[in-house]
Amino acid sequence: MHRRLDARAPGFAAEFDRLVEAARDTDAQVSDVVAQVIAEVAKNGDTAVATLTQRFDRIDLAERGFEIGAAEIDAACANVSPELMAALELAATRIRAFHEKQRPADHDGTDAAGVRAGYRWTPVDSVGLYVPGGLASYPSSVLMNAIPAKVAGARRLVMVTPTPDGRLNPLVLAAAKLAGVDVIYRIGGAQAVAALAFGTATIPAVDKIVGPGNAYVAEAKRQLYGRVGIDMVAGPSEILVVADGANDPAWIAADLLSQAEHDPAAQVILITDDAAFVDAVAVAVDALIEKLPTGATARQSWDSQGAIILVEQLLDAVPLVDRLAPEHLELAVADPQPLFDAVRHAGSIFIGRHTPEAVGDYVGGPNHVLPTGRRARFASGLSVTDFMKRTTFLECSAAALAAIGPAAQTLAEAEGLIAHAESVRVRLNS
Ligand code: HSO
Ligand code: ZN
Repeated sequence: MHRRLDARAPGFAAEFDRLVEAARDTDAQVSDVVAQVIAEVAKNGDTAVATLTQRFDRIDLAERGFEIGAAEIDAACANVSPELMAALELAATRIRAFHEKQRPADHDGTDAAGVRAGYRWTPVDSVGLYVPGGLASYPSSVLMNAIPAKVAGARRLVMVTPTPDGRLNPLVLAAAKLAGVDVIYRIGGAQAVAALAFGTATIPAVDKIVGPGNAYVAEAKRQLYGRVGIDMVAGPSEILVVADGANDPAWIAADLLSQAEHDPAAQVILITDDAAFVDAVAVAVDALIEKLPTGATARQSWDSQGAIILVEQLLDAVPLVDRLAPEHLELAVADPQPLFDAVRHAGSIFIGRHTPEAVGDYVGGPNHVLPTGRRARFASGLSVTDFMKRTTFLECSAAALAAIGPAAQTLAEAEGLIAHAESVRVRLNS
């Protein structure tokens, strides 16, 4: 049974704290296994990758080749229906257009002291995109990860994806082609992440690794962070819906279950100011779960993590939203703007009754790779700047150095760093 909380009831604060603190990140004891895989790939390169791929995916890379070549990709794409292809293309076009707007501006200026200072953005050279096999192998996530890397200007975009028993996901390959992925390897798991991080004879090393994966993939990224960049620690999906009583309960139930069906550990929460609506949505959720092919997963999520919170008035939801800092926030209310203005912590916000979160998962434009587990307090969704870095620069004329150098000299001497001081002094004295 999902939780019911009433913000007007005594003891609400403690109950809400428990909801906020409920640990959901599944942390299996995988770190030793992953460390071993990483060490093997670091030492034996392709051989280790091939052995592990034989063991986990039951395919012979020596026979098939590491790479999924153009012919295989084209053959897979030929099996994708025109309708699906058109939907992927619409998604790619909209995601690209939105992310084009994220290209950051450089800065180059000279201040009152005559010092030129600025920064400029440059893309990372190469990016590795992990795409899971199995159930969570989403073509939409290929677009969401690959397109920003391309827009940023990364020169090489490599994709890895496991193909258990040789099974390819045609839609994933079609998405990769549309997004401009340069090369695809049929490898997965921690060994694929390690291969991307170290490079092997076949697979050149990349600078940054992004994309979702199972616990082993996530742990491999965590352990290799520093040698390579990574995107973020992704946890189970979340949605928080703020809804008034004028909604159709079936709409809101579907919105809640759209994230519950992702993962038994997904957290879905409704906040409303209408007591009758609480029951109506609960009934609608139960009815829809029965009809969903993903109902078993959604049921687990709803029963163990689901919650409905009743508030006196809609604006009372704001501090609750900010505490939860949800991955997705829906504002299904008559007048969403005041809530939108007031909320500070959320990964992505979906405004009004006609903006189901799922439209953002696919075709809205903004990225669907978002901070989970309350990390929206300090983190943002994936963007073009995640595939870029900022280089600052400084230029002093003799006069500018004369203006600010003495203070540097003084501070250097105070820190006991005399060569620092000297490098300024020799110039000032010349
Ligand atoms: N909602 C997921 C992304 C996704 N949904 C992919 C459907 N496909 C991220 O939280
Ligand atoms: Zn989703």
